[in-house]
Amino acid sequence: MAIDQKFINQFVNVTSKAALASYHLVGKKDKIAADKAAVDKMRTELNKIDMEGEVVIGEGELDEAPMLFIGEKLGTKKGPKLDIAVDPLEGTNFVANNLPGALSVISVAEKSNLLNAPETYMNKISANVSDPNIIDLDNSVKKNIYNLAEYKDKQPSDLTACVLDRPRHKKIINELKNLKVNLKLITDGDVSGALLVTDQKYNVDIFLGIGGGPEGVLAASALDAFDCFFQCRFLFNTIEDKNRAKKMGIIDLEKKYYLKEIITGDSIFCATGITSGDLVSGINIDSNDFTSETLITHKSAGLKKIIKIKQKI
Ligand code: VTB
Repeated sequence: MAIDQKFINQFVNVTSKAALASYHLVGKKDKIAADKAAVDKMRTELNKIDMEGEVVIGEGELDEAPMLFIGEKLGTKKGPKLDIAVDPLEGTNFVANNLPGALSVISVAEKSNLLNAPETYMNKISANVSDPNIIDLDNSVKKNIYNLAEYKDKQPSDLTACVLDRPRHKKIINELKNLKVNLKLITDGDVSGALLVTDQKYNVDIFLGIGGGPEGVLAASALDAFDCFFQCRFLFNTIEDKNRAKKMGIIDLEKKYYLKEIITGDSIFCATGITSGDLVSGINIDSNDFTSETLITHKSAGLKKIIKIKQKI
């Protein structure tokens, strides 16, 4: 069964309104307030939609921010059963410090078709290849780069890799440097990072490294609509992390997930810019109106595009 197209405008409205709420806090040096504004607005708007929604991926536990919590029921209950993954403010630092790249993100799938990801780290990799045998999380960086270069009929030095700039990625970054791969290091916001492989205009060939698990699942849902490659594996640092994952039904903690195990069936993904970034432009206010830009995908309709809308504030 497909998710009705009528929901598209409604979900674009949700992320646009959440983005606007957070935009008012750009540059205020208050990550928690910026996140809370987006969360509260997202919840209010989602509750207006005719659906039996349930949050399967919430945001906040890692940095103790306000959450749309996992298991929370959303919508008027008059409509289809939907699984909802949210990241109302992806890039709290970006909003707090008035930096590019903050997004408000949502992914919606038919009931039980979206992986319930625990709030933990995830090793992930994305690329715009449809052949599943080119890249693998268990390959060395060198092998993945050589395979990708061959697949794209390029030299490794023609490729660009996007990586979160973190000390934990020192080894990967050095390997990429040795291979003469061009680096695009991002300070935060790896939903966007993982999605930069979707279009040549972003000039990113591969995204790899360790970031947030929920962010990985959100990115995966859009990558599925773009028919791109994505693989991941959760990383559990503490006993508490492991126990929580087991409670959520994850038996094999070492499991490598393929895209089809993260999301199946139909889905809608929306990412609205708060501050302008690589993926989409940010909110623009003009007296009583605001303009928002949203990357939207709808799997069953083959929809994948960036739309700009103007609304009353
Ligand atoms: C990423 C990024 C987020 O967290 O998931 C990252 O997408 C991973 O965590 O924007 P660390 O910051 O601990 O490395 C964010 O940067 C913030 O949630």
